[in-house]
Amino acid sequence: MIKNPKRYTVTAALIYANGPIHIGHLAGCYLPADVYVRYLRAKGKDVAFISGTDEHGVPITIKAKKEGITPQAVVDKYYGIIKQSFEEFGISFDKYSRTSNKVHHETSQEFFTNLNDKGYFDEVVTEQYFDEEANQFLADRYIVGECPVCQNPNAYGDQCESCGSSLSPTELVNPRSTLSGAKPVLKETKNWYLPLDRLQPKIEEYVNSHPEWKSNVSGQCQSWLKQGLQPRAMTRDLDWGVKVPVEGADGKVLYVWFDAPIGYISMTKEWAAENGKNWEDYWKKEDTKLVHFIGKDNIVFHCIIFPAMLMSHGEYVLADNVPANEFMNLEGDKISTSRNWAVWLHEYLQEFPDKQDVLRYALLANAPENKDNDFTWKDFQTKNNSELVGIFGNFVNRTVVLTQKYYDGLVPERGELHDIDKETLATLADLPCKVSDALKNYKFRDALAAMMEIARLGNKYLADTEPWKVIKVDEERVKTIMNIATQITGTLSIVCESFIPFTAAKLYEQLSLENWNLKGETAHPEWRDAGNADLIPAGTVVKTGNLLFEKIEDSTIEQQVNKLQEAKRMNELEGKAIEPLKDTIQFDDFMKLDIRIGTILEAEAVKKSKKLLKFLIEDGMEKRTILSGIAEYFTPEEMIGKQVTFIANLAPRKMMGVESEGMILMAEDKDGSLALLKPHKDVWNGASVS
Ligand code: B3M
Ligand code: ZN
Repeated sequence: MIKNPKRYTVTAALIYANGPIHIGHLAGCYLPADVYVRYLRAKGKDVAFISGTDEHGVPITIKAKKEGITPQAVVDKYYGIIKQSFEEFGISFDKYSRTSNKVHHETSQEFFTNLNDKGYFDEVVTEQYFDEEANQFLADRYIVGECPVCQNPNAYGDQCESCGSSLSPTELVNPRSTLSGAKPVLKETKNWYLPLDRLQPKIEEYVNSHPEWKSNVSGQCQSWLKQGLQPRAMTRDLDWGVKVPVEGADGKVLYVWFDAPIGYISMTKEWAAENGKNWEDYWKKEDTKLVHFIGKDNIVFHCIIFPAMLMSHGEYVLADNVPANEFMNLEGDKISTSRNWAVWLHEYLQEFPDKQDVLRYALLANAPENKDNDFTWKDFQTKNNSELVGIFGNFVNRTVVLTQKYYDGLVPERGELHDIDKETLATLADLPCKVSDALKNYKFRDALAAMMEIARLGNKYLADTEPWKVIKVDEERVKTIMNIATQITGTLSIVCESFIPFTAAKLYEQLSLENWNLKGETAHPEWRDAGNADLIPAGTVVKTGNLLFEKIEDSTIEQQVNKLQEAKRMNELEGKAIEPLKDTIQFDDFMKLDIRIGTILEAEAVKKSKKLLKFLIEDGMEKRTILSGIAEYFTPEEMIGKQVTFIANLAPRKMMGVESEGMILMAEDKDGSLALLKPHKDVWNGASVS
């Protein structure tokens, strides 16, 4: 672990530009990265916060095919959408760029050439799967088949998403092309392999030199190392991507996982050029601390493959930490773009305009730091109503309103301090360190909780000192109380900026800190001023603003849950196909069925059964009882008097202690709802159907 770094290069994963982003992305990688960087900036550190879109690889070309547009059109569309979402949520990248830029193509080609010139690649001719219909080699996601490890039938050519195994296409059982569905054939082709097997000792040394990495990260690394690293092809037979800069490599591009992490470097170059910096300082100087924020599915690439590339090159620093998060689930189910089981950021903002901080807070409080976690709308509501409104907002509001009421909004002078004042100020001085310590160790949930302790401290202080009562008997004392409450608010505004920056901006304004210039150096307060008992001098104007947070009603939450359920239902409908025909039967088989019409005389629910309704049916002969599993679709009342079609000679069956003498016929609609089969005009009970 690097001590006293001079500068920080902080990266957040380059997400594929093939779709909009959802809360899982934010919680897994971008929010913690942003909190960390905002904190570093508040500490006055030199930081480059770099990210952008990954615009190569099969995920892009597959999307293009699906949307019927070119890969370039896909990445142009989603780069804009993704970038905007990040801006709207206050993710404060210094540079948000794209891997389709010229500087990126050049940088990754130079990198490849550097390793190639040193003879670090093995050029190997292997047999790879080829789709003869599509006339194309089938790399990565162009091929699916059964996972040899967990038997998932839809494992990709590069990875099984069920068990996480990294695969190569030739390991798949019963492979098929995702382009044409065809069974692929093997065909010879040459590719450039990075000999991870030979690099293993150096990689092991690197990984083992970081015992401080999170256990989910080290765990994955150790399991890879234990299995033994295999050479990995760094080129692909595809036409979308960065061309392989070697003669005789026509029709080949760099493996997307070769060029994408180099994107961090090329994007730093862009940022440096625009800001009068030297990009090499941020990548090649030993006193630079490099930190990659990613989701757990990218661990191997950032902890093993990219470091192997950087080591082979030789001039670069390696990541000091890779604080990968696990996944955020949604209402108990894995977030899925294809099933539309997600909360999309652009949709959230339409429905909760100006509530970015509420989502930031709810996601951070529940961040999947060590294990997968669940986002629920109910929890989102609780976090807002009980914590942001009930604790944070409540404290700030009381302080501001009382200062207005008693002192026309001017912060009063402090008088003599009581014990409770001294203790409160001492705790106030400590709490920012607690937040700091957690952030330095990438413990964002703990850090957020420590930030809230400042608001809790404020609430407790007001509750204990009761200025609204004391004002009647000791006006001087209340000045001291309100002065201290204001100092707590000031520290809160500084510390909360990393987590909920929109709220911090409002608070700065309310507390006249937005042009804060106490030390004459910076335009707004910095971390070192947090905890300071004289942060806000007496006489400062405190303005009443709008409430920082407002209560979210149950109906709003219900709407969101319903929206998700509806998306799930629509998705299931889309996937639904007409059932295939059953085997042919003979006329005699059909004649064995005795189908009749009858009228429902009585109907009632069957006790202890959610599904069954019990009917008494007038069948023209004698009355009969039939049970039917339709209680989810019909009420007993609406069935009474209806003519129905039923099978009259089905052997009786007992269900829930009641014997059913037949079966009412129904048609199942696409959405799973049921329709009765009735004759188009009333007929006599007992009529045969043939
Ligand atoms: N594009 C995978 C992803 O979007 C990949 C990350 C690259 S980081 C250099 O999850
Ligand atoms: Zn598997």
